[in-house]
Amino acid sequence: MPADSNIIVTGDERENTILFQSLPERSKHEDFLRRAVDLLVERVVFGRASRSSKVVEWAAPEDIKKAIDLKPRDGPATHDELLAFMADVARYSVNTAHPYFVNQLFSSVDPYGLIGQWLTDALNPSVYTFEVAPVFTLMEEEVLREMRAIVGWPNGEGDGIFCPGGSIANGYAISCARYYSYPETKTKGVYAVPNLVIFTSELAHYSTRKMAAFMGIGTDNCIAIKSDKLGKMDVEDLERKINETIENGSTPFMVTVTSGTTVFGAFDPIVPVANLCKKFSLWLHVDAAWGGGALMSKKHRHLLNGIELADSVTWNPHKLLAAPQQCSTFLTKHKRVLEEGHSSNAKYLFQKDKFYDTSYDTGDKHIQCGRRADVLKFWFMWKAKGTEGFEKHIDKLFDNANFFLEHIKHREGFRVVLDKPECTNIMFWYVPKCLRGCENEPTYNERLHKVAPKIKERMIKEGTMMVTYQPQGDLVNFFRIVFQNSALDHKDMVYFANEFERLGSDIVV
Ligand code: ABU
Repeated sequence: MPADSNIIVTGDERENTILFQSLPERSKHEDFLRRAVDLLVERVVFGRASRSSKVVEWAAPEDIKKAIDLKPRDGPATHDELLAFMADVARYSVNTAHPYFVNQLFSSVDPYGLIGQWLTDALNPSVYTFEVAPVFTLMEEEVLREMRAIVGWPNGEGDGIFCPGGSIANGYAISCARYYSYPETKTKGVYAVPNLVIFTSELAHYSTRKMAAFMGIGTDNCIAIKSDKLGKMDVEDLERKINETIENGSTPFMVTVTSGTTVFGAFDPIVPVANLCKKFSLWLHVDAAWGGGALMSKKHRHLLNGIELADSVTWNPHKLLAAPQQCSTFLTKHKRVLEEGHSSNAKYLFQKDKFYDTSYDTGDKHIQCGRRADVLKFWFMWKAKGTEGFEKHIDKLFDNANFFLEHIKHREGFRVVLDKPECTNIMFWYVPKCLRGCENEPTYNERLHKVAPKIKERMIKEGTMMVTYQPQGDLVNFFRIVFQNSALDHKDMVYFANEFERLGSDIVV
């Protein structure tokens, strides 16, 4: 085998083959790649994104096990078999590109984002050194600087990283905040510092608690602040709990506020919390994983007023901005903290005596070693649309969400959870005929709680849309519909409401 060969282990020749080793080999692989890409474009991208296709082809685990030969085999599969596997995987996977997949805080397929993702995979980089990822290293710097400038830090100063998901970004915030106040934790661990405490709202994403456990701070030291009836952090309760924590001998070190809570889409008040953080010398982190995209819109960025006062921000372009999964960023206004807090100086990878400026070897500020270039798909979308395109996208999402809200407010059978939700997730109960007029009966809530799972079952089995539900606090199961796909329009909003009526009006609980 020549030393410079690329190896792809496929199997229609019943032996290991070498990509591009010779013309006949190239022609086999090229034929396979072209057929596979055709299948992706026709059947996965366009075939499944049309409104007339199903959002999901429901199959129970046992059915999927029967339908797809999931067990790895000893021998190679033919190209035809591989193409059939592709079709089966697509068929039984949820069609998140479908306009009626409104179940989660991501959806749709952006053609430019998709190509950016495919280009990333074709190039197969790992972004740790300039040497192996020259373009992506520089691209990350530019994109992250622009995002910091949009946050409002002067000239986009500071630092940032692309990381695998908002939970990890929120973990980076804890790590940076702790290192910033207690740099000795890097070498001596939690044993060298006081009992540190984080504050976040009771409606914040669970990742702060999870990361507090992961990082040895402990979930008991992650204190939940009450939220008001709009779902926003109660700042008086925050101040009270900071004082109590100090009186009890523990040491507050950070507050995480949320811009766009996961279920209610609420935006915590940043400015008053920033004032408290200043008073008590606490790191302020804004988890804008969901709501960060609103910063792109002149009309809606007021929701995040004061974000420039934060020490750090989580912002996931794969959410409101509709970049493909995953595209998550952690941004901080402190230039050195990521590097100093996480670097390990592995000499086998980050040699300081290389022939180029090794400050471009940025991988050591991450806790990962190997790392995908998640920047490319987002950069490519940004090039394709411009900031103006993102602004239009955001404005359309808010317009659709508002239209849907007003539509269901005036429609029989719907009860909204929040009168004025702030983001593009709308929460509501669908009340079937059997429960209408029974609001004062003692079993009403218990019965209403059973409605959403029944509607969801019908919805999934028919595959006509996908909308999630959950209980929250004292509230029994309600639906949360999430608008994040700007290819939807007002007709689609009416479709959703009609579909709830069709699926739910005759349900008996
Ligand atoms: N941070 C992931 C949110 C999951 C969801 O509710 O869509």
